[in-house]
Amino acid sequence: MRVDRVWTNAKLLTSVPGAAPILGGSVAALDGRIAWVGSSDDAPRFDAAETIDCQQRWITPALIDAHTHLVHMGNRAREFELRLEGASYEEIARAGGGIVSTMRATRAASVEQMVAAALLRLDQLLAEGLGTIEIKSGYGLELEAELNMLRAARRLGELRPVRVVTTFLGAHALPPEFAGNADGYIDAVCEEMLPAVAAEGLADAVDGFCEGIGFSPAQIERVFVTARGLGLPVKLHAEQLSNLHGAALAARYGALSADHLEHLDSAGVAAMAASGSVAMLLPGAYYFCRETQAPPVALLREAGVPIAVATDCNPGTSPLASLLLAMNMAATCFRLTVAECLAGVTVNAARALGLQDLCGMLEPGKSCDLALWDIEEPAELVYRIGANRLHGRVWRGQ
Ligand code: DI6
Ligand code: FE
Repeated sequence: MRVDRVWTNAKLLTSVPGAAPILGGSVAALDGRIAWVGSSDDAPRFDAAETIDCQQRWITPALIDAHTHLVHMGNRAREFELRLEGASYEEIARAGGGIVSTMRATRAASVEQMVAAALLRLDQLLAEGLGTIEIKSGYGLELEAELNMLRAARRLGELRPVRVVTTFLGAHALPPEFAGNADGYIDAVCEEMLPAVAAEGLADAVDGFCEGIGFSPAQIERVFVTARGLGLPVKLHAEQLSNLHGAALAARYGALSADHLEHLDSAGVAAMAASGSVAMLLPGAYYFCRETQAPPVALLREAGVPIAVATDCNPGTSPLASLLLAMNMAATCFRLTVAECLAGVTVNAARALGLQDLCGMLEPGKSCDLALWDIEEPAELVYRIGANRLHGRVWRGQ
């Protein structure tokens, strides 16, 4: 079999649902795709330009961070200090801090400045074996700044060997110029911003923040109707701080995922199961905001809703640029199993981006995106806190 490159003498965690690990395995790449994967005993004779002996290291699919606000300016360390002194997230948001303070810094920045700031965070994720990342807009909250955030996100994908998927999150927060007129802002999102973003091909999906301090279900639904008209899939920040039944709304629009979900109820779980939406758990925000109500993991499991885990990397509620730590938090705070955590940053994360046919599994035909680890067993990836045992990263066979 003619291939470009073979990795031999490896232990494989394929992330193929139901498949057992392969202890003496090989992976072969041709033209950036996996051409063959399996037990070395069954392998064909490879005619490869390069053969890499993995010396019994573990190989997983390269990790996927499927919910981030990676592009943003400034930081909210001062706000963090205020919260330590007793202020709540809602109080800070209502007093003009929070998302709006990041908006000001982001509006003032050029695309180049956004790229430079986000690269620091991206490189941290890449050093942990990342192969695909979703990046949202939502700190511009006016057309030009939202476009610039998405341009910066696309640019990151040109500067580093990583797959960048972009999401338009215009309905993230109410900008001050629309104070008291959330419906007017949603008009602007639907009539001006979203069509312009779509016309430039800058968004792969559309998101919103359905919450008391965000937008109402009725307002979010208008955004979803517009997205549908433009042929863009939707997802939603839902049930993070309260239950507005956003997940069920998202499910009605065939959402790729509903995200956060701490206050999701059983009707919401059933709606997600019926629509096939992924439950995107974001333990970094839960941890950082010291929430006490965890998402209904047992109900999600029972209903067979695929569970993903992401960093939610953002300056306000989850200043986290480590998927390994996100997995540890998901296990510790939400009691996800090791297998659920690993599926959550590979196969189910791919599904949450609509990329299940392209990445997230070691399977012939998938992009050859690999992470090689210096570990004895996969549980170490979830168990260790603040450790990074990445040996190497392969993206599209390179
Ligand atoms: N939910 C969150 O946790 C973040 N956005 C959202 O819709 C918070 C973003 C921020 O505070 O900057
Ligand atoms: Fe988020």
